[in-house]
Amino acid sequence: QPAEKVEVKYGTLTPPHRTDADMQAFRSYGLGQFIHWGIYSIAGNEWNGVSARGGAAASEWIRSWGGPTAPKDWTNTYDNLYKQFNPKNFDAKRWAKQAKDMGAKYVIFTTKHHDGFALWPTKYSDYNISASPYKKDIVKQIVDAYTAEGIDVYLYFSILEWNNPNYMGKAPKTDEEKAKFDKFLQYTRNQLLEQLDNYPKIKGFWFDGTWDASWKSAYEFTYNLEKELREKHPGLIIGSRFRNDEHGSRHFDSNGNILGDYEQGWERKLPAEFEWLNGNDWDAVMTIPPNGWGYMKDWSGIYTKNTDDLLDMLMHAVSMNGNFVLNFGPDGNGNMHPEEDKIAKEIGEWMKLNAEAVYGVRHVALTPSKLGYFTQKGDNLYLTVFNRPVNGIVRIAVPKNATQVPGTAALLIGDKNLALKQSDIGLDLDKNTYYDVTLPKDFQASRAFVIKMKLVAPK
Ligand code: FHN
Repeated sequence: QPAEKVEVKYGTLTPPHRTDADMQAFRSYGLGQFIHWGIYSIAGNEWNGVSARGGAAASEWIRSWGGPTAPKDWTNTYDNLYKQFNPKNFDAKRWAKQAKDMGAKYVIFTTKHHDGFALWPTKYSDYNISASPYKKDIVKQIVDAYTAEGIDVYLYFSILEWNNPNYMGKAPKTDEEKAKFDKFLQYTRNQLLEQLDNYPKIKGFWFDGTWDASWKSAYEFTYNLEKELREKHPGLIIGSRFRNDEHGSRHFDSNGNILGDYEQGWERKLPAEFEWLNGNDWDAVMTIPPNGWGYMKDWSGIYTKNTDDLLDMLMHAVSMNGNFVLNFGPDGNGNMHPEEDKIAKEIGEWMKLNAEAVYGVRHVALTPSKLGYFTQKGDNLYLTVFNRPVNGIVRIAVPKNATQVPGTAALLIGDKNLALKQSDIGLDLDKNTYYDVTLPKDFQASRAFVIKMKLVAPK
């Protein structure tokens, strides 16, 4: 927040806390699925059989990052991959079912990544799915299948396009550059309006590739475009990556107001402290491999997150009022990566037992527990325990002035009552009251488990 208020004409268009039903739904999702799928999925992060991996390479960036066998001229190589795109095993219903079983409440799907290849039959570029052997509209199949499963759909849309001659990374200066970039802006507007026409069931856009000076220089255009999109599709949800103000401030305008409905800066990282979020809505998007969003054939020699890591991140996010969005990179034939498939199943099994502590919950203003994460819904307080105490006693510190305190405790799995008692042992009893929940000696849990407490007025 700057010390003095800055004059901002192209700032935020929406209130920071929309209270309409669409935004309330966003706030209660908890878990989402991201899918990166496109012609890069054919390459699988390899070119001529050689991995382009490197430390943190992202497979959907192979056209740009290449690797040891990268051709110099991608226009005759990568840009022809669409001629092979014929994902015979693609079944949107199967993917949607998998997401449903995992417990995802929304999906973000890459309709067009930085390579510019559109997975829907856009009228505004020939570089799209209808030119591939597959031909059929993939975006429509995704929107229909996920919506039918009750999963809200958000369309990922990259502004940046590597192979578009009218796109430029730098701010256009000459008249010729300006004319070209204007064409690009109109093209982007057309495609977005087209998506809203074609897929009226979508809930939002998830923008990406908006960091270049060219897009940043178009703040008046992007301000008006956001307005137009919102007018055309009431309730539309757009994150903070779409645009910047006239001073170049992205995500937040120059006065610190969020640009969009939720903060979209949490990519492969989570906030350490709730206060950092300033009360904004947010999502965190996460890969299973280090930085691979698109399909990677070879996972050897890299740390890939396991189900317990991901559940920890999920609970971390929801305990701070965020949504956790787990990314999947299916292969060029439309098959989910078997390891990702397995993780989805394992998360789903856990969610079936513990979802109550995940969906529609809010942050709890208690001192964070070193044992896990607090969440709350109405009078129910949940502690998801990842770090089980050796002595079997789960201790909860409640500030002296609290208006609600734990009255009863139970294990969410099996609804088994647990002994709960107020303790008179503690280093700062003038500040906190301690409540001790005792776990049964014979209690076994192969993953994190949830203690559910009823909150009551203090005695
Ligand atoms: O460059 C992209 C990357 O490939 C991926 O799509 C992620 C997803 O959040 N976004 C970009 C980097 O911020």
